[in-house]
Amino acid sequence: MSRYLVTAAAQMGPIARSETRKDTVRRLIEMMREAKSRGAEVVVFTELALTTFFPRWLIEDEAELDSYYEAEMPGPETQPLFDEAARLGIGFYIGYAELVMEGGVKRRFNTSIIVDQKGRIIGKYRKVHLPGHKEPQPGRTHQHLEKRYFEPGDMGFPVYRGFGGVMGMCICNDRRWPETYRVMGLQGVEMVMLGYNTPFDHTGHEAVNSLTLFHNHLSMQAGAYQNATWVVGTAKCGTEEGSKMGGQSVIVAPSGEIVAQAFTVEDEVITAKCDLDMGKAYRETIFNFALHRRPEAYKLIVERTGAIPPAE
Ligand code: CDV
Repeated sequence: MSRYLVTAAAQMGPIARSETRKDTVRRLIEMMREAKSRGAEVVVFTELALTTFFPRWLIEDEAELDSYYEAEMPGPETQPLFDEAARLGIGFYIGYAELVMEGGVKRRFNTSIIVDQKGRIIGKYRKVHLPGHKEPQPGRTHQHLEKRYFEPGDMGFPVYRGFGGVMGMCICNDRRWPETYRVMGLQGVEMVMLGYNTPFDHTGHEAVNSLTLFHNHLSMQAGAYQNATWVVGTAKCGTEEGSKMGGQSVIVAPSGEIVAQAFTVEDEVITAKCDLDMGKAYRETIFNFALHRRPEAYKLIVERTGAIPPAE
């Protein structure tokens, strides 16, 4: 018998720096309702979905920086999202900036959670691969200071039981790394949810930047196929505070095929009826990890080759 999960990705257009949490949550709720009206049981929001993508600026005022973070989840401004999810009976994934106090010390993470259809948090993840820089780069119109504003995630890549299957999460840059999917693939993940903010000018190399949308799909399709899992990738896109970001949010099947794709760079909901059993055909044949993986050989390769010597 198949296990179907009607899944939505709620792509977001730009969030202005001046936009309040209340306004943003209202937009999220609107998309949640649309997803529900189309039969969705879970909706995937984006990375840092509650504010503008603030790592593009050097923010030296601590109170201002703190204002982009959530000290509790849900908090007073995000509670309506949880209430509406419970009222509608729909689950969700959302990314946000997390601020935690530990022993009087502030810790900051780029975080996501999965919330079930009763409005309860059932899983949490902290972004492992942080792109960009600690210090502002001269000559850039927009910075990318994730390394300054976040610590690398300290939770690994856990998977969670929910929505009748095995759910995993990652955030934006994580989607480009095969390890992200494989660590979850080894735990039997059946759906990976992720959000992203991807500016077109992120490398400074025109030839690479021009392939931004191609690399976006390439990473998620490869991750899905090679680990026999669904991947739901949701963008924040459009021109946000002068920074142009890629859209093309997708729902990718374990075959690597895109089964739904956004066509705007605005708030847009896409849906697909995802068969969580679809990965079986791959997991039991070409990607039967127990039968075909050779961890001992991978170890040997690393031991024999060691570090690559620098070029003369
Ligand atoms: N938010 C991100 O992690 N963005 C990166 C960009 C900067 C390369 C990404 O991988 O899409």
